[in-house]
Amino acid sequence: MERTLIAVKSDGVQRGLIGEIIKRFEHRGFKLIGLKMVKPTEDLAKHHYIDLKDKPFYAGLCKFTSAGPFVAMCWEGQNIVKMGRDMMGETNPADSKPGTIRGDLCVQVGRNIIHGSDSLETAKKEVALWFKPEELIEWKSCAEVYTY
Ligand code: 3AN
Repeated sequence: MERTLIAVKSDGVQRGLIGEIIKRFEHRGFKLIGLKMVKPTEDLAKHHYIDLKDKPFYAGLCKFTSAGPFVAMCWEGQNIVKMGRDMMGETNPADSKPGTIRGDLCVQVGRNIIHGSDSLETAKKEVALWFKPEELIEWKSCAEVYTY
């Protein structure tokens, strides 16, 4: 089963959107197996966004990320990496379709409220960066559990 890192970034937390974002993934049918609120160090933020290190907004992005709460979540499910990205919309909310998280809930590229791993390989790295193995909890939904 695939796993991915989905995070509500500090702008999403400040806007009271943690519950809305969790709701969309739960209602879609995905399983939350790890959840924590972190105030990342700047080093952790830099590591998380290392692929963007040559972008002009990298320093600002890392500073912004380390300044506030980051709600890190590990979600599990079939095709969760791609479907999670589809649910998020495009990096620039202006290009995101209505019905997607960014298309419905934000307008600025620098305040696009959610992070989601962009490939299976990235997902593995990002889940390991934000969670220790013992912080990921295996559980069964009521649909899977029939007896005590
Ligand atoms: P995504 O979050 O859709 O995977 P990335 O990985 O290209 O997109 O960008 C990571 C984060 O960097 C974005 N979520 C956004 O906060 C910020 N970012 C991306 N492009 C820009 C930009 N042109 N100007 C400012 N911030 C940006």
